[in-house]
Parts: sequence; C-alpha cells; structure tokens
Amino acid sequence: MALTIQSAQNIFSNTQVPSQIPATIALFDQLSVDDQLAYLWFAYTEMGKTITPAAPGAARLQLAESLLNQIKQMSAEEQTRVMRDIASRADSPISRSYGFFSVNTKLAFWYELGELMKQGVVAPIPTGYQMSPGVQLVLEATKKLDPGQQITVLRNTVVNMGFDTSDLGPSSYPKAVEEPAFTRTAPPVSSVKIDGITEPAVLGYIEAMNADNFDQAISLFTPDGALQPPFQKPIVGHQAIAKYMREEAQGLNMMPQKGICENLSDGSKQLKITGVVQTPWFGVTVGMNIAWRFLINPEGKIFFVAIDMLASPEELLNLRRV
Ligand code: EQ3
Repeated sequence: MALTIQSAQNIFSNTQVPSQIPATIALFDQLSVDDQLAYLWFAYTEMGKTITPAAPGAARLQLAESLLNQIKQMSAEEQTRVMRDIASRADSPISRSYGFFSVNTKLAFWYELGELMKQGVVAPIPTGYQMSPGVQLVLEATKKLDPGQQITVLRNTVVNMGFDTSDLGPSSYPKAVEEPAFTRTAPPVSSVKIDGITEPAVLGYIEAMNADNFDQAISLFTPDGALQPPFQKPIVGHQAIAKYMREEAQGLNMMPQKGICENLSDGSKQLKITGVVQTPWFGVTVGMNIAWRFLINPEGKIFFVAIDMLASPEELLNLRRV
C-alpha cells in the first residue's frame, strides 16, 4: 500500500493529547486588540523575571530597522495605532511590511519595541490601565503553563499578527532577503544516542539539525516527504521543507531522549521519540518537551515527521502506540 501523508499523520495518535497551548491562544484571540497588547506586555514582563530572550543580533534587527525607525519618529498616538494595526492584522503599510517578516524577524521586531517601550521611546501601556477580567483570565491560564509552553503561546500570538500577505500576488513581495544565522554557543553533538533507537535516518536527522546542516537533513527525506511542525499542517517536498528550516529551525538544540520503533507489514517503520528542544531565543534556560513521530519508508528515507508539543512532562515517558 502506498504511503500517504494523511495516514502518516495518524501514527502514534495518542501523542496528540489536548494541549493547553491552543486553548490559551483561543482565549487570547477573544480579547480586544488593546487587551491583547496589554496581555502580551504583562505576560512578557512577568516571564522576564525568570527568563528573558537573548537580544537579536544586529543582522536580524537590520531587517526590521526601517519599520522601527518609522515608529520611533511617530507621536505616541501614532505609535499606539501602529501596534493596534499590527495586532489586529489590519491592511496598513506597516502591518503589511510586518506580515512579510519571517517568524524570527517578527520576534526581533517586538523584542526591540519592548526595549523601546521600557526606555519610554515608544508609547508604553497607558499608566492607570485597568486590566480587564478577560486579560486576567488569560494571564491566569498562562501562569499554569510550563515555561516552554508559555514561550510557545507568546511566539504563536506574535507570529499570527500583521496583515495576512499569503493572498497577495508575487508583484507585492518584497525583495527576498537572506535569513540571518543564529550563532551557536556550544559545538554540535556529532554522535547522537537515543535510548531504543538505531534507525540511521533518525539519528542522521537529529545530528544534521543540531549542526544547522539543512541540506543534509533534507537529503534524508523522500522527494514527496513531509514535515509537520507543532499545531501546523504538513509542509511537503524538499524545497518547502528547506525554506521552512532556514527560517525557523536555525540554532535549535535537539535533545531526544528515548524512543520506540515498530516495523510495519509493508517494510516501513514508525518511530516515536520524546525529548527536549531549546530555542536560541532562550538558550538553556527553557526546554520544550516534544515528540517526533517518524514514518520511514522501506528504503530507509523519511516519508513523514511530525513534531508535537507534549501536554505535560509525563508525556515524555508515553511511548505506547495506542
Ligand atoms: C513588547 C511586548 C512585550 C508588548 C506589546 O504590547 C506586544 C508584544 C508582542 C510584546 C513583545 C513580545 C515578545 C518580544 C515576545 C517574544 C517571544 C519569543 C522570543 C518567543 C520564542 C519562542 C520560541 C519557540 C517556542 C521555539 C520553538 C521551537 C520548536 C518547538 C522547534 C521544533 C522543530 C523541531 C524539533 C524539528 O525537528 C523540525 C523543525 C521544528 C522547528 C518544527
């Protein structure tokens, strides 16, 4: 039987235990725009007492520089309006430019805006702002999450902001810019060991990803292979996966711990591996508990890999199939 992405998505389906992350984002989505901006401010500053993101490098800030410079020159009212436009995905010039940013440039843009808000260069949350019950509810829900889940909520809300540029024709695309690299602080681990796993494609995948060697990682996939990031649809084909990896997977530190491998009747294999991933934004201070679900074809190539955020640390030990 031919492998299909749809059937591959269902391997180890018990991994997809309902996560509090989409539930918290759904609560956030119900807030008014001003409440969303205020929530992010309080969640970010509260979180900053224990963990703070690393400052983005100059090369990355350069991509957001023109927008940041425009905002710096605005009056406080205009600055607030721009932030509202971006948060409400309005069709305005700045919200469009933001919509074209890569994920990490969006994060860098807000990082810098947050710094400018602290310095008083950009309009802060108005003094005397009264937190609405809705904001309090989402903040309470956020406090119950572990740090890895909290930064995922923060990241996903910021990524969803800005005008949706996906329907705009190619003539409106800005000139393609190269994604700046994150500098690794520790040398990559060259021989990966995962308890219970000897599958070369999987070990090779982790090794290549930990060295940001995306060409090597892609060469382990079938041409029609797919990668499904957390809470997203599968990304299919070498070119699309390579683009995604360059934009979103740089500098990640993947620490798979244990896994199981099952042989299927057609000669393919399904594997589930659990472990921890660190993002260069927070380094060793925040670990995200995740699972990789691989479907390897009879020729030893990756046909499918899904990455799932685990609902709780207990799920790290859940390697059952059903
Ligand atoms: C200024 C302020 C505070 C207030 C204002 O009102 C509004 C906003 C938005 C503000 C600013 C907010 C800021 C600065 C937020 C910054 C958030 C950051 C830096 C979050 C970063 C999160 C990173 C995460 C969650 C990374 C996760 C990566 C994972 C799980 C990677 C998984 C992968 C694996 C393991 C693979 O094998 C394949 C690739 C893939 C990437 C899927």
